[in-house]
Amino acid sequence: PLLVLTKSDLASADELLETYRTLGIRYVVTRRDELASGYAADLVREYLEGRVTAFVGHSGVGKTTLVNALVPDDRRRITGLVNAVTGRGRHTTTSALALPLEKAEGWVIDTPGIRSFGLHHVDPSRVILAFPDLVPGTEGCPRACSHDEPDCALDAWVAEGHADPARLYSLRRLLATRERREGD
Ligand SMILES: Nc1nc2c(ncn2[C@@H]2O[C@H](COP(=O)(O)OP(=O)(O)OP(=O)(O)O)[C@@H](O)[C@H]2O)c(=O)[nH]1
Ligand SMILES: [Mg+2]
Repeated sequence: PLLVLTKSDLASADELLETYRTLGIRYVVTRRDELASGYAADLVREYLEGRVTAFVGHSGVGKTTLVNALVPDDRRRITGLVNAVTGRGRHTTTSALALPLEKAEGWVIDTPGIRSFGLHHVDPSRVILAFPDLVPGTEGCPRACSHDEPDCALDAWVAEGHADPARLYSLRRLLATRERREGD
């Protein structure tokens, strides 16, 4: 994954970046004037070269704007305005479309803004696999531990300083969402 923090001309990206820092995920920060100059495209293109990449994010974050900066002019798609009050987008893009990169091999897929995020298709026992930094801490867990129960070994392991407590909190939040869904 590559994290693209758009619109840094409107607010600093630092706080959000801090929440991802311990994961060591690659990131780029873009802003309006860098889009116009082509600098943002140069920055992002380096990571996309030779790959097929899907842009994913909420409506209005600037996915299509960035895609347009990366593809030939005659392949540009329509961008939308965000709501002046809420700052949210208007779900301008309604279909996913793969477009060839300009000045490099590779494709970029512009997608519609995410409306909701659900894990109901994911087996709850597999959610931990998305947290490889926590997996070693599950060795002391009881059999078939849900990782959201009193006997879970992760609490003590994280308390010993092996992982960021925010990561365990994040895992448990996802597991809890899953529970609620099941009760629906
Ligand atoms: N200030 C600022 N505005 C930006 C930036 N990038 C995009 N925008 C604006 O954000 C608005 C939404 O951009 P889009 O590219 O349509 O957003 P999207 O993520 O494709 O939205 P959906 O297609 O609805 O999912 C447009 O008005 C863009 O001009 C940026 O770096 N800075
Ligand atoms: Mg769009």
